Amino acid sequence: MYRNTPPTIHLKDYRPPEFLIDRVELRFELDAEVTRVEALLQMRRNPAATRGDGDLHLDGEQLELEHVAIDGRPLPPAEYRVESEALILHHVPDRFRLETRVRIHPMLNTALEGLYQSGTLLCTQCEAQGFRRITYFLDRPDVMACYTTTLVADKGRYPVLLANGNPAGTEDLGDGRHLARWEDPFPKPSYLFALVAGDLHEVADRFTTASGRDVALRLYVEPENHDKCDHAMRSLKKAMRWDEERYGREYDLDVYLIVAVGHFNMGAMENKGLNVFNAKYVLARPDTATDQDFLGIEGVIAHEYFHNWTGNRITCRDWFQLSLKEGFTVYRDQEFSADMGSRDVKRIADVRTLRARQFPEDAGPLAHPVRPESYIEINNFYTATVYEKGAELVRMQVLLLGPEVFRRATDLYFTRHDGAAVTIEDFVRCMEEASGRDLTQFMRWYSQAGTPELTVTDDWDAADGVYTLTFRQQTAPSANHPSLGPLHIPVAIGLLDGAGRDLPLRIAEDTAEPPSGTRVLELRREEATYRFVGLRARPVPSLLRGFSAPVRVRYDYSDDDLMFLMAHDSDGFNRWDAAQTLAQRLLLRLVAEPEAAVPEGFVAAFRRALTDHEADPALRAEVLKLPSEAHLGEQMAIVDVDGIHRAREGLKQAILAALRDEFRAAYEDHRDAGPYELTPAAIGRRALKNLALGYLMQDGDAEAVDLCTAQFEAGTNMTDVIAALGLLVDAGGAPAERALDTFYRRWSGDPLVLDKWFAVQAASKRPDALARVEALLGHEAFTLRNPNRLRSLVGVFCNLNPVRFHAADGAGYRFLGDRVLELDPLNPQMASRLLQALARWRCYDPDRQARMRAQLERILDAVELSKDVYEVASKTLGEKAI
Ligand code: B3K
Ligand code: ZN
Repeated sequence: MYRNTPPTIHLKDYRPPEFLIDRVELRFELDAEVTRVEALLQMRRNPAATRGDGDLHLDGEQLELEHVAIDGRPLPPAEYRVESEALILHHVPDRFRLETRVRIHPMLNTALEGLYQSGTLLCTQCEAQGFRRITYFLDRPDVMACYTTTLVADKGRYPVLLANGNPAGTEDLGDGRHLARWEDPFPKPSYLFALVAGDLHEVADRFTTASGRDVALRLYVEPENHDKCDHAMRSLKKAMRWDEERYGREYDLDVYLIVAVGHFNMGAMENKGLNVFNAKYVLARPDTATDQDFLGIEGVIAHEYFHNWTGNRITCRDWFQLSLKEGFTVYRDQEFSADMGSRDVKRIADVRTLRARQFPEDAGPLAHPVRPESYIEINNFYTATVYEKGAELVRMQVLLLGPEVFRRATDLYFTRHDGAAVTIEDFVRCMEEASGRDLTQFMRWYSQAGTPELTVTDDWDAADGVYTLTFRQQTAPSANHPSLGPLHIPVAIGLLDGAGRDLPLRIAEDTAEPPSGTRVLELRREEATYRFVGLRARPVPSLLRGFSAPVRVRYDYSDDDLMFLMAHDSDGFNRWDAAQTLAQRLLLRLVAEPEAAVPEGFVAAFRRALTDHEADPALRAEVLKLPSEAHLGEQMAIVDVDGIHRAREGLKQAILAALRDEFRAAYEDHRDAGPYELTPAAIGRRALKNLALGYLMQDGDAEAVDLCTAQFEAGTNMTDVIAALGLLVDAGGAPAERALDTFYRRWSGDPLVLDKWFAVQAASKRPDALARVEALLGHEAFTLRNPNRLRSLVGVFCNLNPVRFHAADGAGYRFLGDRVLELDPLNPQMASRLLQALARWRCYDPDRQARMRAQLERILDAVELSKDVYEVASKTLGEKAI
C-alpha cells in the first residue's frame, strides 16, 4: 500500500541479474493458517553482469523470516537487512548455498497472489511477481533454475499434493501428515512455480506423443464437479496433437496436470506441468455451460498448453517482453480454435474483441505499446493491447512471410532459444533470418501506441481501364506516445466485378501472373498509390480482407456498395464487416436524427441475410447482431449514452416490425431436433435461433414471452436457458421474477451457474438495474472475495450495461467508486481492473465527465492505495504523466 508516489520501472533500465540461481530446493509445511517455507538456493555471481555494491538483494513481500544461513552458517543480524519488500545480504561470496525459512499466512491472503486458500484448497499464483510472497528470491523471469519441491501436509485435509515437474515419491510421516516430492528437470523462472494441496477428485487419461512418449494427463476438480471434466480433457488432447502437427512441438514431462479452483483473478495459469485454472475454464456440462463457455474452455486449455513452448521453455527476459509469450500464444490459440470450428466465425469474434477492448484502450489514457516502456505495477499490463494486439502483430508477420516460411522461422526460434529468457527482437530476428526479409520497420508496431488510421481514396479511369487506390496512414500521437513514423502494414484486398466475382489484381509493374482473389499490399510509406490495370468497369474494393492489420479503415463506401459486399464478397470476414459498417452508419444517423426512416434497402439486406438458407447459420447470426452500444459510443466524439440506447432499441424494433414472420420461421427452423450436440453446426443453429428470439422479444409481445418462457422451462442446455432468462429479465414483470426464482432454486448450489444468475440481472436493460445490483450486493450468495462473483455482478454492470452504468445522475459511478475503495485493500488486481471502466471519461458530456472525475479524485485521495489502483487512477486522470 502506498501513501507516496510508487516508483516507475523502465525498460531502458534493464540490467542482467547480478546473481544466478542454478538449483532450488523448496520444502513446504502446508497449513492454511501458517505455512513454513524452507528454501535452499544454489547461487553464483552472474559473469555477464556488471558488479554492483556487492550486496545480494532478494525480493520478498509479507514474509516472516525465521532463519537465514549461507553455506550452513546462520547469519548474524549484522550481515543482513530485512526491508518491507526485500532481504539484503551483505558481502556474499561468489558461489554459495543460501538457506532461508519463512512463515506465510495463506488464509489471510485475499489478493490471490502467492500461496492462498480457495475453498478448502491451497493453491498458488505467481505470475507476475507472486513468488516473492512465498519465499525470498530473485523474482524476475531471466533467472531460470531447476526446482525440487517437497510438500508436507495433513493427510486428511490435503490428500492430494501437487507441484511442478514429475512426481518423485511420497511418504507417510506417521503423525497424520504425509509428504510428496516433485522434480522439475526443466529450468524455469519463478513465476511458473506452482503447488496445489487439497481434497481433489482426479480424472485421468493418457496421451502418446508423436515420438511415442507416454504422458499421464490428469484433471483435478472438487469432488462435486467430477462429471464436468470431459470437455476440458478432450480439448487438452486436441491441443497437444495440434501443436505437434502445426508447430512440431511435443510435450516434455511425464505428467500434465490441470487443477480447477473457484477463486482465481484471471482465466488460468500455465505453471510448468501444473496449470491452475479458474473453474470457469474447466467445468462444463451441457446443462450448466453455454456454447460460448465450451468454446472458451477449449481455447483457454489450448492457450495454457501452448505456453509450454511459448512462455515456459522459452520465456521473457523481463516483463516488458510480456507480449513475446502472450501475443504469440494468443495467436496460436486463435488458430487452433479456427481449425477446430469455423474459421470465419472465430475471426469475427476475435476482431469484435479487439475492437471492443483494445481499440478503446489504445485511444484512452491507459494506451501503451504492445511492448510498454514503463510501468508502476506490471499486473496492470496484462491488457488487450499486450494480448490481442500482440497476437495481431504475429498474425501480420505470418501474412508477410507465408505459412511455410513462418513455420521455418518458429522452428528456428524454438531451437535457438530453448531454455532461455529472450526478447521480442530475438523472435523477430528469427522471422527475418528464415525469410531473408528486413523487418526493421515492422518492429515499430511493438513500440507505437495508438490505432493507425488508414484513409483510402480511389479513382476510376474508364478510358484506360485503370483503377487507382491511394492509402494514407496516420497514427495520432498522444501525450506520452509520439508517432514513430509510418508502419509496415499488410493490407489484403480484393476487387469485385459487377457480378460480385473477384477480379485479377494486376498492377502495371507486375512481371509475374497476378493473383486473382486476394492480394496483399505492403504499405511502408505515409502514402502509397496502386494502379490496377486491365479492368472493364469500375470495381468495388474489398479492403483489409480478414482484417489483415489492426487498423481503422476510412473509405467512403456508398450504402449500395456495402450491401453488395455483404451479399457477394468472397471474404467471409468482410461480408460481416460490411454489414456492421452499414448498421453502424444507420445507427449513428438515428442517434443524430431520431425521426429518420430506416431505409428499405437496409431492411431488405437484413432479410436476405436472415433467409439465406445456403449460408452458415452462425455467420448469419453474426451479421444480424447489431453493433454494441459501447462500440457505437466509440465512434462518437461525445458519447450520447441515451441517444445510442434509444437508436439501437428503435432499430431492433423496426427490423422486427418488418421481419417478424422471418424471425419466427428462423426460430422454428433452427430448434435442436435431437439431443444436444457441440458441433460448429449445432452451435450456429442455436446462435441463430436465440438471435431470432431476441428480436421477437423486442416489443414484449405476449406470444414471444410465452415462447421464451417455454424455452426457459424446457431447456436442457444452458445456452438456451440463459438466453431465454436474459430476455425475460430485460422484458421484466412477473415472468422474469418467476424465472429468476426458478433458476436460483435450481442452481444455487453451483457457483459457476449462479454467476450467470447475477450476470443477467446486472446486464438488464430495465431502468432499475442499479437498484437491483445494489440489492444483490447484500444477497447471501454475493461476496467481493470471489473474483468470478465480483465480475458477474459488479464487472458486468460497469462494463456491459452502458446505458445504466452511465446514468446521468452519476449513481453508477458512485457505485463503482465505492466498490473500488472497498476492494482495493482486499484484492488490488481486481480493484484496478474494475476501475478501468472509467478510462474513457473524457469522451462523455461535461456533466458526466465531472461525475466520473469526482470518483477518480475520491479514489486517489484515499489514505492508502495499492500500486495497481494508484497507477490506473493517476494515469486516467492524467495528472501525473508517467
Ligand atoms: N499468464 C497468465 C496470466 C497471468 C496474469 C498475472 N496477473 C495466463 C495466461 O495468459 O495464460
Ligand atoms: Zn497466456
